[in-house]
Amino acid sequence: MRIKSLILSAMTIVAMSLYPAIYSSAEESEEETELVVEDTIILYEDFDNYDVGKWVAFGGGKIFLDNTVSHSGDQSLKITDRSNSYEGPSLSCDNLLSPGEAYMFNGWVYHESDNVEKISWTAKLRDEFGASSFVQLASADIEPGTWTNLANSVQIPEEAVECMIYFEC
Ligand SMILES: [Ca+2]
Repeated sequence: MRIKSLILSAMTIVAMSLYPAIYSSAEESEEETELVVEDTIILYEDFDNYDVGKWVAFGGGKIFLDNTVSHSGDQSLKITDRSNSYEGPSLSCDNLLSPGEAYMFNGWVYHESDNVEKISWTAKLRDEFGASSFVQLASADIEPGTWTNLANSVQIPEEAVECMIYFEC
């Protein structure tokens, strides 16, 4: 069976680190420590630099830049010739994501199926013993031909030593 194409226009991964901030109160000479969230963009891809980068087709299909539809800029990453729902754009995040840390995942997706399809953004993890596990990062039921934002914050499990993210539909 041939499955219709899946398109990604842009995506961001933001690290949400907690760090202690020390405040001095003016009235009393006391210092207070409070945990503050610091957001750092660790990956931004919009494909508008005309570069597929390190994105590959997971499992099967053809991956390439496409300028027929885009949510931002004029380029998107498109995967066609898919035979299985999990065959989507994928990226290794081994040196990007740290086990135990929380990240905000945000991406704009689109599909060319004839029906409403669930698009899921998934992380495939591997532990030190080689066992694979999957964590759903975000998902939505999406009308054909409609740009949809997938966004969620997820903590990467402590035991993960390898991580790959991919989109499926
Ligand atoms: Ca784009």
